Amino acid sequence: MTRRDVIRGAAALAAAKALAQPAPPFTLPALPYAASALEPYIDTQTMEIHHDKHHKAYVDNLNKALAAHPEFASRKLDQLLRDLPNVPESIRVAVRNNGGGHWNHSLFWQTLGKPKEGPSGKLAAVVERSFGSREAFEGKLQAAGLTVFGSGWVWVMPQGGGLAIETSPNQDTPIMSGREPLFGIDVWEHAYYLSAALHVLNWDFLSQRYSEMAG
Ligand code: MN3
Repeated sequence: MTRRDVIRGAAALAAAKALAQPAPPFTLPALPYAASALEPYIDTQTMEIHHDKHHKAYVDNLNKALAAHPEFASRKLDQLLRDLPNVPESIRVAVRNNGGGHWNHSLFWQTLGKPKEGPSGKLAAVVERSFGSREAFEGKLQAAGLTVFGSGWVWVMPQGGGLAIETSPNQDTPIMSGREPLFGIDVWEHAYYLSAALHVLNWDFLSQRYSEMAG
C-alpha cells in the first residue's frame, strides 16, 4: 500500500461514516466513482438504476415515513435501526426496509471500486486465518449468496478475532442487532451480481476499515 492509497482509503472511510449515519432528512450519497468505473463487471446502466433509482427510493421513502415524526429529527440512521421496536408501528416496516436499504447501500458503494490486488495488512491475515485463502473466502461468499432467495445481502462480520459470513433477507442489516459488518454484498435477486461484485471489491477500503474495526 502506498501513502496515497492509505490517504484514499482513509478518505473513503470517513465518507462512509459520514454518509451512513446523518440524522434526517437523509440524503442520497453520490457514488464515490463514475457509474462506468466498474465496467465490464457491472455495467453503467445497472449502476445508474441501482444508485439513482433504487437507493434514491429508499432515501425518499425513509424521509416520507419520518416526516410526521419530529421526535426522530435528531436520530441517526444506525440508532433508528438499532431501536426498531421503539419506532411507531405505523412506520416500523417502512423504516426497516428503507432505512436498512439506505444504510446497506451507503456502505456498499464504498465497498466497490477499481479492481485492486487483494486484502492487505490485518485483513489479509484474518482472511487467511478464517478461510485459508482469499479464493476460499470468495467461494464461501458465493455459496452464501446462493442460499439467499429473492433479494438480500451476504455479510462479512468481524467475530471473535476472525471473520464470519452470514446472510439477511430483503434490506435487513446486522445494524438492527447492534452489530457492525465489515461489508455486505447486495445479492439483488441474482447470485451473478455477487460474483460480479467480487471482481471489483475495493480492498484498500476494506483493509483500512478492518484495521480500524479490529483496533
Ligand atoms: Mn440493491
